[in-house]
Amino acid sequence: MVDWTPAERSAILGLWGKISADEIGPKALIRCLVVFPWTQRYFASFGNLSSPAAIAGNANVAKHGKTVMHGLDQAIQNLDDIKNTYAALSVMHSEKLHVDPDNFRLLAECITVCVAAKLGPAGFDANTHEAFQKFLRVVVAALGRQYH
Ligand code: HNI
Repeated sequence: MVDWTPAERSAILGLWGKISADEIGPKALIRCLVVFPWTQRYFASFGNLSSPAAIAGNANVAKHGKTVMHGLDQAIQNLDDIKNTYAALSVMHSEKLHVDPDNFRLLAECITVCVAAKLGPAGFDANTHEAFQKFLRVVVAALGRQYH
């Protein structure tokens, strides 16, 4: 069970209200596939991923970026029970998709970079960064929880 201070809750929910999952999701997944190219191996069915330009223009990548980012809505709406909220998604990534759980951390890093770039240093200040970082760490831990 994770404890959130009122300030953390308000920073996380405030941040979420200022960003668009449909905008950040594709940007973050594109960044992940470009800067950590080994993550491309899970998306062989998505078509052309042969260059940063191809990845950025790939409609399947954009669509899936939105799906993943909207997956975070579930955690936002269940801050006090992220672990159980992601139990089934964790099983799916482990047993069906065989995604190495270390990749969750890499995508989380890309989401952080994209949100920070969007909000700028005034919007993504130190307290917001701390709270959002903690949120993503809890998400990453929950997604990795059903691996054994
Ligand atoms: Ni992930 C499918 C959420 C990280 C590879 N993923 C999903 C779906 C959601 C989702 C939601 C759709 C489920 C369904 O169809 O029922 N993924 C998330 C979240 C994170 C995450 C919230 C982390 C923040 N996924 C990753 C990472 C990888 C990944 C890091 C690989 C590098 N995910 C996949 C693949 C699929 C997938 C592959 C199936 C895609 C498809 O459509 O074939």
